[in-house]
Amino acid sequence: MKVELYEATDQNPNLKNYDEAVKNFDWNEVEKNFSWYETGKYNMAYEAIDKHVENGLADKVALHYKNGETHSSYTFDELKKASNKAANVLKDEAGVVKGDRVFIFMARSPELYFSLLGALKVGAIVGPLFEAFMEKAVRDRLENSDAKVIITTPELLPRIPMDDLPNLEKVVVVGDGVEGDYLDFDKSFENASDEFDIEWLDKEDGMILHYTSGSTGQPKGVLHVQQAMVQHYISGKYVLDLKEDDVYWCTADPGWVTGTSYGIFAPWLNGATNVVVGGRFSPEAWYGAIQNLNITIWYSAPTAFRMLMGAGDEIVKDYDLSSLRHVLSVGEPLNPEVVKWGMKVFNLRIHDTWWMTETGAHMIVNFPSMDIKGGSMGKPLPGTEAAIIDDEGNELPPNRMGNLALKKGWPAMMRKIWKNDAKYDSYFIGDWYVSGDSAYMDEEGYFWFQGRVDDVIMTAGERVGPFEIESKLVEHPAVQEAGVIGKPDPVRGEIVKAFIAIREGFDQTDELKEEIRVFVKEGLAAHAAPREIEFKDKLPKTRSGKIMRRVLKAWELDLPAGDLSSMDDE
Ligand code: 6R9
Repeated sequence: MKVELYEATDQNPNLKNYDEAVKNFDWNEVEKNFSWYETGKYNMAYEAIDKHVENGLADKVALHYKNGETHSSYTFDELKKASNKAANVLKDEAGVVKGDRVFIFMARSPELYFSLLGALKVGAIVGPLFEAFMEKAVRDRLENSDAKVIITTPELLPRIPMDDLPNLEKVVVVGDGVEGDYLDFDKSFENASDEFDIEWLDKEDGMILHYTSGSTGQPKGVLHVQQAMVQHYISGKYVLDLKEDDVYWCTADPGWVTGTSYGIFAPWLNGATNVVVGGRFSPEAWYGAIQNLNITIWYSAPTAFRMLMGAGDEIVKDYDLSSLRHVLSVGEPLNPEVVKWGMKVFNLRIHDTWWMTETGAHMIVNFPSMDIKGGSMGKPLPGTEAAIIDDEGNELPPNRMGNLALKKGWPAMMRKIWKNDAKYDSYFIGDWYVSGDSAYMDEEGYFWFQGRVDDVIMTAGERVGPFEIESKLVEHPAVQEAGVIGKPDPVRGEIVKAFIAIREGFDQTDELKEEIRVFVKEGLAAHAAPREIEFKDKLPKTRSGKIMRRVLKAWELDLPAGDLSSMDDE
């Protein structure tokens, strides 16, 4: 495929020269930015909020919350006080002590952020849950982690199975209107003191527990520790390019790792103004938020960008988006077509970032000071090492597809899979953490995503990554979204099969199928052209926007689809 090059235009990014930074990088230097470097006393909430109050940012807006007509703002000082109150409620009335698992199960609201920070101040390990989880997903997670407390809202309360969770001691309800044996957050919060003695922790103490679904088995509880903040901070500085005056918006929900690492920790560790937009996606609400809050940095996902693309370029002109200066993407491959669109409508490059729940923070990214190759994930964060390895752990030369692996030991790396040491160990080959993604590295050190290892297609002896084909497919004007799998075939081993959702205004005809097939054949490669195409109204996706190829595969083969708790629409 022809690669488009987008040159760096930012004149003054925090990371000015990638190669220099890689050469001189020293994690110890980064650690000097934290008060625990002197005191030895760790607490994420202190470094993210309270410290700024002591250092002259007390009256700076820390949080803008916007949902429809609602807009509320909180300064760092107000956030310090509100999280102190929440901490007092959790400690005094819910009996939370250091190391307890406290889950937060609610839609984005200021209280979500108060209570998450409050739980950290008490020294709890926070388990954020996405609001759309149904009872089984909630139960699995509370049970596996032996959660002691869950904080929720009246609407979600019926999904919490209280009777058969013996370790669950308190259910805290935010918002009134419920009767029963619950702790009324609002009432307690109102009466709580706004001073709190922070529970000081060690760098290896647990901080956050994110459950993530694999291709098989139960969701896994990925544990991150306090030390992760070192990487949250520096990636916030180098990758998000956060500066003093920035107004930053990450569109992810804290139920997913992006919504905590980059929706909470990185921006506040850097003292930025953080925007949270609640409610449903709509192009009007999103462009409106950028315009009205003067957002300068915007971190979102390919699915969202594709939906905005689908809404058309005209609507963009109704908004003044001139405040924007830096746009980033995560979660799934960023199609070159989307980068091209970003240049057209925002006149900005969309910077792809690759990382995982397990890595806890950015690993392979496009920096503002670097040239972007459309479709590439970029290069490793300074201080980390990435490589393509074979199944025995040998490093492969450039341009060979293999396992995307990372050298053990970066600060934000998960420390365990909750109650599953065997699973944790299975991620490693020697000193390499093996991501489960396949990729290759080009001669210039740029990494190119190919698919999940188990998604890679072998057709007539050719190894093809589904992403490349999907990217080509979405270039076709009729294609809104595409998911590609290998379908077992007696002759070819596998054939390429594409599931396609088409745009409004097009008809699901055989002629269109043939046209799309030829489009890929001529635009990409004959062996990559889907031999089968099936139209779908909607593709199965995770709530974080990843096309669930394993569900497509299960449909195709008539197999059980496995754990669907992360799917956006069961
Ligand atoms: C942060 C997050 C991790 C998996 C990862 C990969 C896919 C994430 C990507 C990407 C292509 C990117 N992924 N970023 N694929 N390009 N820039 O998404 O974490 O939900 O754990 O997912 O997502 O397959 O292995 P998580």
